[in-house]
Amino acid sequence: MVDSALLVEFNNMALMQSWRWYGPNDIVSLSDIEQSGAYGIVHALHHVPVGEVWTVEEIQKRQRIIEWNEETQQPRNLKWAVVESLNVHEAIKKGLPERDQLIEDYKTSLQNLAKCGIKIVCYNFMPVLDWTRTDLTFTYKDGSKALRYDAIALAAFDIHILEREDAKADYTEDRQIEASSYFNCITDEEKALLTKNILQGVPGSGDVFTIEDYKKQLAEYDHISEEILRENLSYFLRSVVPTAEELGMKLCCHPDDPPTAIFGLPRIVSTETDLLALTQTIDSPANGITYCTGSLGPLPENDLPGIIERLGHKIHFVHLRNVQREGNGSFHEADHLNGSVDMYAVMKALVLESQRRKSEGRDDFEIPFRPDHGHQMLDDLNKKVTFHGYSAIGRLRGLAELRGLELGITHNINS
Ligand code: DNO
Repeated sequence: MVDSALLVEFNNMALMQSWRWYGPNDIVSLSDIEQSGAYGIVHALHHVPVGEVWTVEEIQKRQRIIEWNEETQQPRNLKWAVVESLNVHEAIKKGLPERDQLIEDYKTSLQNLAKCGIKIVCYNFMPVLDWTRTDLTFTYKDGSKALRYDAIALAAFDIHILEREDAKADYTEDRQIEASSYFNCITDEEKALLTKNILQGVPGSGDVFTIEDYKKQLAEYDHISEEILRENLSYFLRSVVPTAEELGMKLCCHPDDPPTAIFGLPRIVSTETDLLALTQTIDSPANGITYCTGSLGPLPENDLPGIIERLGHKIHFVHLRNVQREGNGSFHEADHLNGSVDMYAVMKALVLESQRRKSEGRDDFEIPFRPDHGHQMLDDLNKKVTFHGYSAIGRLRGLAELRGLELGITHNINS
């Protein structure tokens, strides 16, 4: 017999189970997602170049694809709940004169999204590249494939392949020696693969930078210190947050991944202090954060459950993924419940945050979370990878584990 108390609880789960869908060319289809049990779709108009306005027509076209099953002529049990990401143009990050028009266009996209009822918008403020990994097919101990960041390989790439001017100054002598011996031991094919892995562009674009392009992009940040980048972020927020607030929207900045400076680029959203500074730029419900355990997790000093306890009211969107820190700045993506991140403590803090919102009568207690990345496992290993980290079965495993964890914690707190 079904335990009705448990069923009620299941329906009252605190978090919205969501799933990132890249669009019609994603090998994980909307029907697959429905079967995973997720009901919030995390999506972006990846075909619209960064900086261009998202029109109501384009948004609605996508919304209809997501929410209506043409084959069965029935509504799907899916809703486009979160935009990830409405990317911020590089000119805004660099503070160039054209930023004002680009910011106006960003606000128009927000207005258009609000007209379509989509209110949560994720973005990041990482210069040039989005997340960076050195190995996209690291064989995990059980034979599945995971993403890995090898800090020595990154230094080897920086010093010996990219040959960035003054790169050595960013590394200790020991790291320089490790990087040289790493570089001397890998084959030309391995060097090419390392280059390709690191230079993947914005997720969903499928673009890979060339070394020349990348050098050019890096050079444009030569004079941009952390302070200047912070000022450029504040400038952006001072302009877009009031609009977002008026529209009842929630902007949420995604942390840097990895949360350390790479290639001499400034990084300003890596720690709790950074998150606090960001939210204090303008104290508004529209100025929040995307809480990502995988991005904040590589830094042992980031107290992950503590961040939720202290900044939970600013969290509008959650990415749950584990990392195993390897002790020398390197890490790999572990199973969702295993690794350096105490996922139990994180989930408990999230459930309590959601319950707190509910008790205050807030309508944003159903915080959307997604299993961020998953291993390539079982039949995933036989499929062509379109978006690294975004496998069907690996993420399904993650979602199932996280959902169970949430149910157990909720049951425990309520009993
Ligand atoms: C990695 C993701 C990031 C994230 C963006 C948000 O898989 O978490 O690519 O989508 O940085 O803007």
